[in-house]
Amino acid sequence: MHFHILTLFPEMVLQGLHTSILARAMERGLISADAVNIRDYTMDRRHGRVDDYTYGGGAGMLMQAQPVYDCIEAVQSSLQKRARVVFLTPQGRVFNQSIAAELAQEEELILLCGHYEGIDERVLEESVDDSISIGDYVLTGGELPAMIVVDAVSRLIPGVLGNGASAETDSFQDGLLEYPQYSRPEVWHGRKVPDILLSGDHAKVDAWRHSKALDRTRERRPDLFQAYMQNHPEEKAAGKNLPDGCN
Ligand code: 4GS
Repeated sequence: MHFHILTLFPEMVLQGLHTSILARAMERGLISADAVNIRDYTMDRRHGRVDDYTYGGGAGMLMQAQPVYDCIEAVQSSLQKRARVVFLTPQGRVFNQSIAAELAQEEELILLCGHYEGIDERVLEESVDDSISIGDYVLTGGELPAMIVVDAVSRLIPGVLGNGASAETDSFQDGLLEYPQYSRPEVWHGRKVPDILLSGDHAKVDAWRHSKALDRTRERRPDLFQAYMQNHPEEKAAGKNLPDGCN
């Protein structure tokens, strides 16, 4: 997977991504990320400006259509075939694991990061295929959202996580939150690791973990729990993890 991140702050994005697991995946050629500076496409030779006032007035500046358009076109024409262009914005569909899995199917992705108050609507209409929000809050720029998308998508690319199993057992892969986990020592601050995890009985351990994942999801994320139960009617029938009167 090749990510092309269009931004006014390329060094921020590159620094954040060339670390830890993603750095190793890049060294191994499983993913690549390049940051393209939108400012390089300004027509303002004198000041290098890419923003301007908004028609209709009001506070704040807007990124102009032309440098954003030319930047996208430059990247698109460097590719074998046109890539999906994703704009990071609070107005997009809210990012989740299934959107990450959908994006992981692409070979190339162009991620467009806004700054200031936003981007001229006309270039969004013309050049953007998809808008994604990482959540209902307002940031100063789209760089962190782009990095989040790169991270979540990359770990779904085969080989990026050392252990092939981990991508599947983590939270959300099956629609449930993760069960609690413990490492050494067996007792810490008087708190003991649950006996069943020391039993060596793998079937029992699996059943315990699944039950804890259900408990946790029901308590902390009733929205996810309801969706999971709708997709797994057999568990509902067994009446697992439901308080009295719920089934
Ligand atoms: C988000 C978000 C965001 C909106 C960028 C105001 C600067 C800012 N982008 N998910 N202009 N939440 N973008 O807050 O994606």
